[in-house]
Amino acid sequence: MHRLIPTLLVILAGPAVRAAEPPTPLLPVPSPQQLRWQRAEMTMFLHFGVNTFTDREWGDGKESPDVFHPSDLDCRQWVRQARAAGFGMMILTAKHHDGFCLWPSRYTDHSVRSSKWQNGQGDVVRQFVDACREGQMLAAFYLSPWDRHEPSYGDSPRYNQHFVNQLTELLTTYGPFAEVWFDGACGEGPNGKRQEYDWPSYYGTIRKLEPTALIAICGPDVRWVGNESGVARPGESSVRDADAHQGSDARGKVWYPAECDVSIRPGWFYHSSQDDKVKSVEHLLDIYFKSVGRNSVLLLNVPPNRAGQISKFDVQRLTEFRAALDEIFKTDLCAGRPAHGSNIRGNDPRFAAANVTDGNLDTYWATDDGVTTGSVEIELEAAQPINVINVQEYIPLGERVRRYHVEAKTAGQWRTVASGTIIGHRNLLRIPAVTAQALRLVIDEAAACPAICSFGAYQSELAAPAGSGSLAAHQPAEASNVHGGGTVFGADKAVVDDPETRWATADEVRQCWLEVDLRQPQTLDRITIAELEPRITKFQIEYRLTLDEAWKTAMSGDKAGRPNESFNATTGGQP
Ligand code: FUL
Repeated sequence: MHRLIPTLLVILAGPAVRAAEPPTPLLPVPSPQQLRWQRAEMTMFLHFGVNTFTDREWGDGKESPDVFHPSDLDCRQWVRQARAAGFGMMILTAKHHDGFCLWPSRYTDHSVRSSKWQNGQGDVVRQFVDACREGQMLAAFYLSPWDRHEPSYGDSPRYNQHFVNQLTELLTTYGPFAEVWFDGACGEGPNGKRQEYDWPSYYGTIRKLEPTALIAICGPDVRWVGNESGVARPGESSVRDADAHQGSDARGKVWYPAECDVSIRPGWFYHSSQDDKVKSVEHLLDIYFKSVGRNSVLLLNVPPNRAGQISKFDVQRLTEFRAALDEIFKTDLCAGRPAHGSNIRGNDPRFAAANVTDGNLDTYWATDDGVTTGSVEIELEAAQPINVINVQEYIPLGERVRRYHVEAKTAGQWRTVASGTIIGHRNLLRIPAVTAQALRLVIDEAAACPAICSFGAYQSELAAPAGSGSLAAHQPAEASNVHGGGTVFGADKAVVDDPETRWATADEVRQCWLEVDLRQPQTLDRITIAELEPRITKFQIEYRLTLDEAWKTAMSGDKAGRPNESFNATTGGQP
């Protein structure tokens, strides 16, 4: 008996909990270089070439190489400006559709080598990569497969060899490169023939010579978001079907994140006539929130001018843009604040809720396996106004969350202030200002136990517009019919507070309904419906307080789309 006691004591003194294993990754996950690219968040695009001097957007390949004559090329100035504005990578148009090469290619007569500029000794790609290296900036290039100068274009096997030669030349002479950007534009060649691109041979060349370079747009590593306005969809996911890109017949799912390209000016190339049309800071901020803030990378084009420098107009705007971002994100009101999780994986402090407020993207809050809903509550220092929320998932473990919402505690009462679907690397949610003493991130649905690495809240006048303030915004929505049955035109698109997305039904549908769950009884005095174009000829708005109650008509009309229609919430009629 005596001998048993020490044994028992040893057991009691042992560790209370065993260290928990990290969650199993939910495949697919990003490659290390996709993760680096995503975390850099902003890439600068530089469209520069003969078009800069001919004042065109698309050259025809017939321009004299002599037109290319930057008077004071300064690639270091490009890098300095990009770095100061917070960009982590730069992509130069080494060859645009006109076929003019910014490096002295052995494979064409249409290049800097044939230009009187620097007596044919000039090499923009060399200066660019050297400046990037010096400035610790990742370098990348755009190489247009469409070539309006090259005589072999359209003679498919010959041109494919030519293109592989150029790729090889760039990669072996000027590497390392972090990304290769293939444009989708494809027209007829000088011989009137259409080229069949041999994508597998292009990809194979890059993989062999530069295995860590991302292949973007017409490539397997980075996806074009689908527009040139710099705007992703709310809930943009990095997971796609494996056959989503050219030349792939793979199956299953792949990590294929979105990149949002947009120019700081109306054109991709510099035109002095557009010096007064550089996008406003407000517009750039809006783009930032709708690209970086929607789990995508922003690829902002800032085209060098005829001197070969980023013009003073663009420099000024970039400086203002950076200052505005710094101002908005100056103080994270959640940073270092106590956080409480509804469940902590294995009760292991390694997966504690405090990981979401520690400013480190490599530590995260995680729940036990099988626990796919839950919440983290963060106590703020004092009740304070908030109008931006930042949520980030630890994507090395995949995209796990499917649906979440954020609640704010005001005067002791919790209420939903924002919601979303996929989080991914980063979701920035602009909300109408709310005074909160505590915030709660609620995971409503996840495909595996969630892993959240950051949750933050900010307040800045500069973060406006904060959405419409609609009570329906981001609330769960359902519809009787959805165009194509997919998610692009899903019911939620009517309430995501984004005029650029819409709910639509199948072509033949003439009667339909949309239902929005306001989650709790709300008092409202205005209802707005916005249509892409006037199509609705009769509509009715119905409401009910509980699920078992019959629907009551609040208002009806024959023409929707009129903004700010007033409505009497008590009688359900018009005031
Ligand atoms: C497009 C091109 O045609 C434009 O000139 C520009 O390069 C843009 C980024 O991609 O497809």
